[in-house]
Amino acid sequence: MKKLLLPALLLLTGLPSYAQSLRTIGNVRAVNIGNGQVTIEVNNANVLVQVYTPNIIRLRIDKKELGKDFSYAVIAQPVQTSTRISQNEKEILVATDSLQLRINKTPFAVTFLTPDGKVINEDEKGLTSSWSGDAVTTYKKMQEGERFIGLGEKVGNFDRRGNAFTNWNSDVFGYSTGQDPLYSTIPFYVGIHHGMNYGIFFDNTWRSDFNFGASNNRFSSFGAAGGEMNYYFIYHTRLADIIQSYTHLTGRMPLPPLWSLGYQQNRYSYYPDSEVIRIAQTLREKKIPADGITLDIHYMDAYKIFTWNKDRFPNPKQTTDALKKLGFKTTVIMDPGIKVEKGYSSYESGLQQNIFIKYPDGQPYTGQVWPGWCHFPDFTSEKGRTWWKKEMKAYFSSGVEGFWNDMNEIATWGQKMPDNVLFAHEGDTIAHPQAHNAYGLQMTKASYEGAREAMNRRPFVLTRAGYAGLQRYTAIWTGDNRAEDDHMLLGVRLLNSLGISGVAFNGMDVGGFTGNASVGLYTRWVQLGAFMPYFRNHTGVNTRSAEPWSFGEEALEIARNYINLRYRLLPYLYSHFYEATQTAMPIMRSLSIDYTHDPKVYDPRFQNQFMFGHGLLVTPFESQRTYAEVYLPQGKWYSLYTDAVSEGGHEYVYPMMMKHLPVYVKAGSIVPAQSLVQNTTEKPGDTLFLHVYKGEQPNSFLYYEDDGETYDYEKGQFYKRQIKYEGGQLVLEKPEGKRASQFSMLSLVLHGFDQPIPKAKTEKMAWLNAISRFDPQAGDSATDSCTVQRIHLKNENSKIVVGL
Ligand code: NBV
Repeated sequence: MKKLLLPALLLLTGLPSYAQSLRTIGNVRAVNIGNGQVTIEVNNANVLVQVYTPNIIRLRIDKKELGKDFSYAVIAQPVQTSTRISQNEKEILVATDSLQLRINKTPFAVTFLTPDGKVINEDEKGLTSSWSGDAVTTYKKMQEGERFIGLGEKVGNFDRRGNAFTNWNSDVFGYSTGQDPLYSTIPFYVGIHHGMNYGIFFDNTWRSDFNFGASNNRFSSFGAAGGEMNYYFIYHTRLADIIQSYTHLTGRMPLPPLWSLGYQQNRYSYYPDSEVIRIAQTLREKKIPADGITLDIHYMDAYKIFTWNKDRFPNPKQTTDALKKLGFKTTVIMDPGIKVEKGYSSYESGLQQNIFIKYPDGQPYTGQVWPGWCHFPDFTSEKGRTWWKKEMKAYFSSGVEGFWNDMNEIATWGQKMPDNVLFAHEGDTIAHPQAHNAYGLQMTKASYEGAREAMNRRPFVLTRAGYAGLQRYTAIWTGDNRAEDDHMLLGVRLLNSLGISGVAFNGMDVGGFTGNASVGLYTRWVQLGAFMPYFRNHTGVNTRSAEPWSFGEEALEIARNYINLRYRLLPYLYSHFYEATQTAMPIMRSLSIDYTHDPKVYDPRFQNQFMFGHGLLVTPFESQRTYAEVYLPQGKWYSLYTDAVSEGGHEYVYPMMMKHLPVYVKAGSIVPAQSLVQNTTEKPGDTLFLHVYKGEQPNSFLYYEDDGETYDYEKGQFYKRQIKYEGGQLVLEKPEGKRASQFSMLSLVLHGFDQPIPKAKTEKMAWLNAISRFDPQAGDSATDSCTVQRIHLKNENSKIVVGL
């Protein structure tokens, strides 16, 4: 009886017609094997399988003929690689030396396997891929114990199992710690199970959805409101290599200017010019190292982009010059909205050159933002980007070196840009739902390229919105967070996740954007900020002052100590940025990168811990905590402050002190440091301090230097040196590059070596017994827990071997 009733009921409620619009992919009908690729005709779809590299296989699936192959994210082409493709009645087989793909014919369902036949990832055979209207979804069988990480700027636990997420770039002022979506879209995630890990990059700019077992335990899935099911499957045994392959596809960051790694002072907004100078001078007077100051929307005339408010900044070039003299670079905010106002030159030229996004009838779209009603440049056209680059000259001639792209989701009051707004999309017009998530990315492309061409020096570009591949042009920050403890910790996870997702240069508003931080929270946040790739203090328009001196003497001293520490660690940090340009290894790296299969690193108690580069483990905690619960993974760990050694593989509980954020150094680490400077234009002392932490495992560090501001490194003007610590020896390989090191002396600071150092194998060496340890409060004074050896580096171009 029930059996009959249900369909009748469904008929009445109209559900069957919805069900009818569901279309599963069906069975394979025809197969055409080509060179490194296969085209497949399926009942309800067309499929192209392409081998990109031995470790990357791409699938394109559409219910219609496959269209033009276009991507804003992917810049790689398939490489020729040894591939074996065959088929039998049941299956199609695609095998490279590193990965196998088996495609079941009835129904069409894919399985990715290791070369020795272990299932890495497979379609859920009952559900496979299907369409509901134009929305397409692929369902993957949920593997036992499977975890999911990545997907860029996503809230919640670091392990995303049990949750679902949407990608739709959104302006989310003061977002909650559970809110989704936020500002940017990176549809790339990593699945982990049975000691294996894989990556999936779903390259689709439409509103997309990822389900990692929310409300079900049968599948994980990804899909989008339109467009192709177009994904890249990546397999490596190491997670770091998956990130490398993902960024082989989507590109890596260029070297940033060195000044952008220094401390940046922001607020919404510093004005007039005298106030900006006062802030810069106070940082100098109070001996707080800093390199950047940022002008938020009040520098403009009535919020009109590319203009200056004549009363507040009568002579912007004079202001940026004065700041430069104090060792500061100026960054300005730039929103995409161009005010509709007769006589405003950017509006007039934009109209005249027809570069605004428009309705189908040709009228420019008008939406409201800070300046009032605005038109918006079409960054998806070469013409629009070229126009933007030319307009930016107002900044170049004013001595600005940093370009902060805000409100580029696109944000408009009402948050509801109509679907029928059209975008040129490189000559192939598309509507808003397809263009939305790519808009911010293309704005940063225009900003980066415009600045790079005009300045002939490295610009700093920052964005709020973006799409996969944004690392090629810009750093990102996580928008309008709140001055709350759980926001600080969420921010850490957002940054760690962005790192997994190819974006190494990232940061958050230290101190919180909305609300007022307590003294304790502010202090903890600055301590953490010292270990963030982009280190800026920022706060909203109606909040109390948040400069380091605004929270009392103790907070000031602690903030200064940690900012000092960051400046001492610049050689370490800059070398890691160089590494990010080569391999995309993030600066701030979740423990899941090095300890992927250790369940403890996903434990909510420990999930916020992260590595700052190869060697330093940072443990963030809420400000009121009186004790720290720390998990140290396998190996030996030194306290950064006392050199005390702890065995890894254990949990520890320590009392917390306000003045110290617990940081540990992995045994075997090599950490180059310099003397303290107040900004990056100040030359450090002649000595590079090379801290070496005794360990059993061989280790190496790629040390890198260049001028920190030009592109001359592309012509070989750099100094690069592989430093190896192995078998009781420290080996500094012959340096590479045309540049001499800025340091003429090397001090080896040996941690954990209780024996006196044996005579070294190089003659150019002298003994010293005084050196700084890393205690931010110890200054450059002597300590007794480490020993020091000094080596002249001047004209030292050969290999140096030191017995330890
Ligand atoms: O330009 C003002 C702010 C800026 O300070 C903030 O960092 C951005 O995320 N901006 C948003 C505009 C809206 C603020 C309510």
